[in-house]
Amino acid sequence: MVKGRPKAMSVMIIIATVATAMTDAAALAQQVPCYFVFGDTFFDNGNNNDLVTNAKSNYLPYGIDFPKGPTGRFTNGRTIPDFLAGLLGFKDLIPPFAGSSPTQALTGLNYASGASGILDNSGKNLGDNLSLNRQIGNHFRAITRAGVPKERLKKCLYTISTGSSDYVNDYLVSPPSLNGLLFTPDQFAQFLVRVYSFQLKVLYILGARKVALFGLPKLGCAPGLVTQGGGCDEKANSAVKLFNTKLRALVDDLNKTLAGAKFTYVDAFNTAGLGLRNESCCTVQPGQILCVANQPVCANRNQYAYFDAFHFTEVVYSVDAKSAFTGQTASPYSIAALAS
Ligand SMILES: *[C@@H]1O[C@H](CO)[C@@H](O)[C@H](O)[C@H]1NC(C)=O
Ligand SMILES: *[C@@H]1O[C@H](CO)[C@@H](O)[C@H](O)[C@H]1NC(C)=O
Ligand SMILES: CC(=O)N[C@H]1CO[C@H](CO)[C@@H](O)[C@@H]1O
Repeated sequence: MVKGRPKAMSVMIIIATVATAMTDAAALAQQVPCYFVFGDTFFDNGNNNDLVTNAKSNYLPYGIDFPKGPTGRFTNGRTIPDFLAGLLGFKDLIPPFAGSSPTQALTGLNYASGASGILDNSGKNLGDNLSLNRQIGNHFRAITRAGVPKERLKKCLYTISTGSSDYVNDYLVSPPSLNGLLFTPDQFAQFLVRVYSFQLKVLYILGARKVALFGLPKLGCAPGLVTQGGGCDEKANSAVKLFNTKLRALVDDLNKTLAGAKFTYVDAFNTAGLGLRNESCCTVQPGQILCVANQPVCANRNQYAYFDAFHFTEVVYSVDAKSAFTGQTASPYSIAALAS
C-alpha cells in the first residue's frame, strides 16, 4: 500500500497532464472547417490593392500595428474577421480572394472590398468595385473551382459587413444622388434590405447556414461625416438606424424561413468606440476620409476610436469581435453558438 501510493499519484499526475493537454487542444482546435468573409471597407483585407480605385489602404500608416505592415486593411492593425479567425481557433488569418490559390477555398476566403455595397453602383464614384453581387459570384467560382463539398460549406462560418457604402457613397451624398432624391430614408432602408435578402438567399443556396450579419455603426459620428459644429450628423444616424432595424427583422425572418440556417445580427451601432477619443488618429486632409501617406499618426492608438476619418482602430475591432463572439452584441445567436 505504502509502495502503491506514489504509483497512484504519478498516475493521477499523468491523468491531470493529459486532461490539461486535452483542454488546451480543445481550446486551440478550429471550431469550423472554413470561414468566409464578405463586405466592405470594414472587412477588406487586400482585395482592392490591384483594382483601379481610390479606395485603397495598402500604404503606411495603414497597417502600422499589423505584423506584415500595410496589406489593404483599412485600420492600424487587425480587423474584426482577423480577431474572429483567432477566436475560432484558426492558426492563420483568412486570406483575401485576390491572389488566393484554389485550395484556399477549402478553409475560407475573404471577398470583402472597400467602398462596395449592397447595390452594384455604390462606391462607383471612387473607381472599380467588387459589389456584394460580384463577391458572391467570386465565392461561387472559388468553391466550384476547389470542389468544396456542400456538407462542408454548411458547417462554415460566414460573416458579412455591408450597407455603409450604400449610405456614404450614395444615399447621403450631397448634392443628392438619384436614390437620395427618389427614396425617403425608410424606403431606401427597405429597398436595401430587400436586395440584401435576395443576395443572402443566393448564399444559402450555395451552402451558407451559419451567417452573422453586422449592422451599421453610427456613420454620422465618424470624423469625416460630423457637422460643421463638430456634432454627429443625426440625419445620417437616423437613416442608418432604420436599416439596422429592418436588418434585425430580416435575420429573424431568414432564420424561420430557410431550413437549417442560423442567421444572427451583430450590433455595432450602440457600441463601437464607446468611451474613446473621437477624432481621427492619422492625418486626413479636410473633407477626405483616408489617411495621407506617411504623415504623422497618434502615438496612443488604443485611446482612439477612429484610425482615419471613417474606419475604426484595431482596439475597437478587437472589442467588437469578442462581444459578437460571446453574444453580448449578437442576437439571437452568439458567433460561438453559430460555430458549435
Ligand atoms: C467627441 O467627443 C467630445 C468630447 O467627449 C464630445 O463633446 C463631442 O460631442 C464628440 N463628437 C462626436 C462627433 O461624437
Ligand atoms: C429559428 O427558426 C427555427 C425554425 O426554422 C426555430 O426552430 C428556432 O427557434 C429559431 N431560432 C431563433 C433563435 O429564433
Ligand atoms: C467603375 C466600375 O468598374 N464599376 C463596376 C462596379 O461593379 C459593377 C458590377 O457589380 C460593374 O458593372 C461596374 O462597372
